[in-house]
Amino acid sequence: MALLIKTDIERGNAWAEALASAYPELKTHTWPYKGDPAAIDYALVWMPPEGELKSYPNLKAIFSIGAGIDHLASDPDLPEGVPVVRMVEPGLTAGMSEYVALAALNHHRFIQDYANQRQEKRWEEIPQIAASARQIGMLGLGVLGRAALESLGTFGFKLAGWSRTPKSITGISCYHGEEGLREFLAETDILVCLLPLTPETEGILNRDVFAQLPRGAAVINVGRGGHLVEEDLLEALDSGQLGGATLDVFHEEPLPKDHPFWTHPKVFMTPHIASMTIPETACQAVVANIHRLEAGEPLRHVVDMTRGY
Ligand code: NDP
Ligand code: OXD
Repeated sequence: MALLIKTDIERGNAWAEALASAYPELKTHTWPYKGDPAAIDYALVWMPPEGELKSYPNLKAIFSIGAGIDHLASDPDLPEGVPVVRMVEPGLTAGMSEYVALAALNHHRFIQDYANQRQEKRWEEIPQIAASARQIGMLGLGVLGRAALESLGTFGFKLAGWSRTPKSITGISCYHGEEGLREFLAETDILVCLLPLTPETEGILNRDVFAQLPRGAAVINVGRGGHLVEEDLLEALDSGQLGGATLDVFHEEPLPKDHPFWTHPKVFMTPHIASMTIPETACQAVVANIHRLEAGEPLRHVVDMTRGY
């Protein structure tokens, strides 16, 4: 049985090593692959070139190295009928919870404002606000959104979440659908986006949504760059409707050198590192799924490609 790995060289080697110890019988190849395409049973990929996957006629499953599968959904030649599996693994979930906590606390405790003050050698106290007086609102109550939100509960924040389908989660005020979004936004002081990028969620972080948040709210985008209408964010930051933003994902990555986000005093940004799949923990999920399929059992975390996540 053979698996093809397509990611950057360093991570590809880490995956090959992790898989070799977790499943020695599985033969792994790193991309570019020069052998017989018919010999490849599984693909483990991050941003494969468009049309690449259709050249393997015997693929049984495509594993996304990331939780998001927009890098596969955008391929018009994705082989039909081959299940796409998104990444669900403890390392990725833990990393995202860390990042969201860091970003939320940054806004809650005005750390970016103090960093700006420091540039000007200004020593000024900003009144502290109790966590219990702030609501963190999560767009997306999936594997990552729910875990990140729940971890913020330990600080005493009010927690709210918005999803496509109705949910009931202890300690979280749950909203869904368009009607629910309005109610959810009106009470949200720190808005976090952990949605998948689909035609329904594209551009969701826009002027209308920002206008429905309480004045001075903060926005954290760790979903995808396509969720954010960048001009609307700049306008909302400059008008004071938004107090700050943390951005990890962008329309164009790497962010062009002349982009206004680089120097905006209200923007804290990172280069799409909010969380990364860790091969050592993630290989267990991939191997378990391969064993499941080989035993005739259903795969876990298969994407509904018509829904887009
Ligand atoms: P899941 O598939 O587990 O969860 C998706 C959530 O979004 C679900 O709660 C779903 O609702 C909700 N949702 C989807 N469409 C809509 C809609 N139209 N309206 C309202 N809610 C919607 O995804 P994960 O939590 O695993 O990952 C989320 C995303 O995080 C990834 O797709 C990826 O883009 C991003 N990501 C970013 C990383 C980074 O480093 N910046 C790292 C990893 C992931 P329902 O529950 O009702 O189905
Ligand atoms: C992911 C990512 O989707 O890293 O996992 O963006």
